[in-house]
Amino acid sequence: MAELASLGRCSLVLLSCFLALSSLTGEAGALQDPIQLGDDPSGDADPGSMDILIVQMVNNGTHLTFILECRTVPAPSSVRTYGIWLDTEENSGATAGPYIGADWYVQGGGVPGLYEVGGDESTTLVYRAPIEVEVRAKSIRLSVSLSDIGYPQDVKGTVGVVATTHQPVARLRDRSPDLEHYSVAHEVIPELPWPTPLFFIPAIGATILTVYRWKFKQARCG
Ligand SMILES: [Ca+2]
Ligand SMILES: [Ca+2]
Repeated sequence: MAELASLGRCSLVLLSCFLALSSLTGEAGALQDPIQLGDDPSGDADPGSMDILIVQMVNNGTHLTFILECRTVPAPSSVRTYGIWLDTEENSGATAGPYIGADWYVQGGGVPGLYEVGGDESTTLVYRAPIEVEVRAKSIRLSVSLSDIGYPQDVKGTVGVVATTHQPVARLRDRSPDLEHYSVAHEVIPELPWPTPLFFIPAIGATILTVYRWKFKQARCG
């Protein structure tokens, strides 16, 4: 009877661990899906490779990837750039340019990289870190490390995002959105870094095994 009770309790522990694990892996999986930040009119910029239609964001727990879908295949070059402006701090950043208040500029094309934005009378860009740039079909993907933008300690509750294209570098072709900015809640950038579940899963497995062994030993002694 005591053995049956122990097995029952053990099953309960196993079920709880399974449910906890399911919710954990479900959450981690969802982070891989792009979030659509917004869209932008088709035909408000030329050539088509500079015309932004949709802006999306993916977070894998270590990097933020911004996806700019264009009217035709993007072609980053020394004179053609694709950028994301991020407003992560209050009362700082750009004083002019496409997004006043932006603290970071992520640029594909030109000299690709993460730039810190600042300045008093004119906006200045200072290169801070490399980024990854990839063209897939009619989209260009710009990936920046979370730690390079100071997440989470230096990032405010809601992050503002603006996407732009430039050709030549000083001439703005498209801005998405046309006015204002997209807003991303701080929670979208996870508190739980992606590699953490990889440590969690063996830890939960070890706990299940330990509980089972302990119950089994107790049942034999009883
Ligand atoms: Ca557009
Ligand atoms: Ca636009």
